[in-house]
Amino acid sequence: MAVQRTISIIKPDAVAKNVIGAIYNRFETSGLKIVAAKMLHLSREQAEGFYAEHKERPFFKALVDFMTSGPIMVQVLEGENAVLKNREIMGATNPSEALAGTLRADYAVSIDENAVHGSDSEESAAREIAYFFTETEVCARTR
Ligand code: RTP
Ligand code: MG
Repeated sequence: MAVQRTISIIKPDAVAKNVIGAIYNRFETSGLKIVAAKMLHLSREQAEGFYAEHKERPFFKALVDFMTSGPIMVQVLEGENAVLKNREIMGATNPSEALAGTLRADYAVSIDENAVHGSDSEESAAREIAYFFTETEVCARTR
């Protein structure tokens, strides 16, 4: 499996819980490297654009309300099989279905406030990385 990049977002609920460092520790102990990062407080327009694929879904307004409710931490993770590896570290969308030891089992309270986002494919990852970062903001980790 080739080295991939993926987007991770620590959502407003997890930032408010002060667990950014705990979540970064999971990524690093799983062998993923952080190659870009920024804290942002999304506007409604930014959140709607990011989740445009869901704009016809009944939960869309609640999702945008939540994602704009406080700052988020956005990072690019790099490593072998990074897209799937990050999804495995996150756990299921609904925390009540998330396996023990996953981020959503440990930090999420509901399907609406579920602590983290991760790109769901290499195609989504490429689009999402470009949504938040310029090319020069993503760093090579060669050492
Ligand atoms: P995410 O995009 O945030 O990483 O989550 P995901 O891939 O696991 O789930 P996705 O289907 O992309 O849904 C995006 C976010 O919308 C909320 N959602 N609510 N009430 C519902 O049935 C429902 N379904 C999805 C969740 O907060 C989910 O993370
Ligand atoms: Mg998704």
